[in-house]
Amino acid sequence: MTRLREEDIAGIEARLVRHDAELRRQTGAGLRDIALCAASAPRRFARQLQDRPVAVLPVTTGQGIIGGFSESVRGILAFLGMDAFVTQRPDVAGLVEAVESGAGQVFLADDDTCTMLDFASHATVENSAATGRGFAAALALAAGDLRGRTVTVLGAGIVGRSAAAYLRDCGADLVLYDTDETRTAPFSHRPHFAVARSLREALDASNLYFEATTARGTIDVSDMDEETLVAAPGIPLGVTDAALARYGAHIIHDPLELGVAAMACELQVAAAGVLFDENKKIG
Ligand code: PYL
Repeated sequence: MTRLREEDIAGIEARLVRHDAELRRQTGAGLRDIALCAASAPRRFARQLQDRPVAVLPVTTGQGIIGGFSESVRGILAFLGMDAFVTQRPDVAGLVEAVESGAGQVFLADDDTCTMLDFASHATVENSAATGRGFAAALALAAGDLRGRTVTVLGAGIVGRSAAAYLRDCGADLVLYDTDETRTAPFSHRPHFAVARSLREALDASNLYFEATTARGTIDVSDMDEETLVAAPGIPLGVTDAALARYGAHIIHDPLELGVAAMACELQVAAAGVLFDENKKIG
């Protein structure tokens, strides 16, 4: 998990309406509907997103608070229609404040773990896996029917693996590439999965890319054309500046929004104890 910096998330709240509109242009669905797809929940479930407030709890341990992080998370949750607030105090005192304020759910992150949890059901969700599914849902919506199509997943960490599992559920065949071969080896004999031996081989296998490495600019302008779609979660951006300048409309990217939205929707589904699967389609 790459640690975000203050400058990575500056202005997220102010950009949410614009980002939502951009996602609609790219995928046909806005932030909340993409997140509901990631959680395999039909759209009518959005009405029940939550009935108690969500506390966002600043955490000072390790490298400490990232300026604007809690406020950005609160803004994203509020954009989804949730009643969210940032506790005035951090850490344990903040947890006490959350409970005393009647919060039903808490969002908190340290340097290693970013989670959202539900007091009543004991359900928890984790950022990396939810981010993988959130961006995979966006890519699937943008691409249309994925059955029989190949998607290349660059980076087989938690984000890449959870995206690959989601995309496989949508019917895609997967080509995985990671510089650490121990991460891709478990997939080498799995039906509908192939492991590329080089970045070039992986990029040549498809024009649908899921970029989940921690490297900057893995995908260049020469790897893309008008048919190419890229889902690139996180920071640093996995496409070059030249690719972004020419094919920005084909690149689904944000530092935090889709991951937090997917976490929130997955938590509501988990907390309600219901399992939806409508072929990853919006209901
Ligand atoms: C959750 C994000 C998504 C990408 N990288 C993850 C990250 O930056 N994690 C660190 C979060 C630390 C938050 C800090 C605070 O402000 O409360 N403890």
